[in-house]
Amino acid sequence: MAVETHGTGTLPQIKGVKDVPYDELFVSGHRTCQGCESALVMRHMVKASGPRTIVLGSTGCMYVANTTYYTTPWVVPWMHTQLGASGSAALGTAAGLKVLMRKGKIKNEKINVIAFCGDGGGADMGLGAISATLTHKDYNCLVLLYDNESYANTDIQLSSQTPYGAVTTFSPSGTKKRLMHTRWKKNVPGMLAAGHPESRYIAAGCAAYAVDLMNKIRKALELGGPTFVHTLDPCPKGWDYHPQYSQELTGPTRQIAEGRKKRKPVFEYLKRQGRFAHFADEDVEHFQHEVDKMWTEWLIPGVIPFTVAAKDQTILKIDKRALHEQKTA
Ligand SMILES: Cc1ncc(C[n+]2csc(CCOP(=O)(O)OP(=O)(O)O)c2C)c(N)n1
Ligand code: SF4
Ligand SMILES: [Mg+2]
Repeated sequence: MAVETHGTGTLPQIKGVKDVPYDELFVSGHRTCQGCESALVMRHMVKASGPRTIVLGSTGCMYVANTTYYTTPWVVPWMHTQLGASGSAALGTAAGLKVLMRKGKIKNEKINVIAFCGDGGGADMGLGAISATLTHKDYNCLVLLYDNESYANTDIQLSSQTPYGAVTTFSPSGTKKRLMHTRWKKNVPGMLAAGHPESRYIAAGCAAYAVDLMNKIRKALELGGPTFVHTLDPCPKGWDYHPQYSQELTGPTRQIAEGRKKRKPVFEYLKRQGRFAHFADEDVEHFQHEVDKMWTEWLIPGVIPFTVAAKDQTILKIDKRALHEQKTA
């Protein structure tokens, strides 16, 4: 029998930047754009998990730009998997390792399995496989969805993560139709947290908060079982802004959720990006209204979009606290 290798304290929480591991396991030699936040997510991800990690990656910028013929920035073992297959690849690899350890074919040790996918690969095509993986509580694997809000690698096509109204190659702004894309962004971590009680950890993060992101990755790997982390990654090419601003586009979400920090008007975020340059005042107002709703009316601000029926208030308040503790960070 394989011993339980997770929850062994080998990946403690990082206390501050001075505590961050020195080793680089995602190094130079890749071809991502200047200011690519997704590349930074990859770097932080393996820094957090350490050398005993297998990385699997579905098709997209983080596959193609990171494995140009005969070069790779990955220092850890890495394998490409099909666009919609991050969930299946994670589960299959975790199951394979478990069997090999049980049969004594490989050393019985903690090996982290992380499968990443883009928003096209994870929030759209591979959502079913991720969902299935999150129900398999006996296997230790993390799925990381890096969300640059488009199918970036094939030239910025619209995904279910593209924000309302944004210009992509599939949703250009025209003179007759200013907004081609009028669907609200699908809430993937919220949806997965709500529907997968066997998953012990689901979180959202951003590479701009490097220590926070690394700790979320470590927490997921330490808790074990199937886990999920969603990152929001500014993409200079798709979002149409200067690469130097990649690290400016985030906010301290927890403080906002707890009402300790005021939200900035969403216009300050939209006006920095060419993909929203066609917005009229009414479009900004609509966007602001929808964002306000997410923060003021949702069960968990910005995460769980169920409104509460008056008579069930007490019960749902308890659930809300429990959900906060177990499912989000
Ligand atoms: C089944 C399948 N359909 C289409 C493609 C073509 N394709 C390659 S990368 C890509 C975009 C993936 O987008 P996303 O998952 O968001 O990753 P990103 O490129 O944004 O990093 C597409 C459509 C493919 N490789 N496989
Ligand atoms: S298109 Fe966007 S996600 Fe792809 S490499 Fe460039 S910045 Fe990164
Ligand atoms: Mg994408």
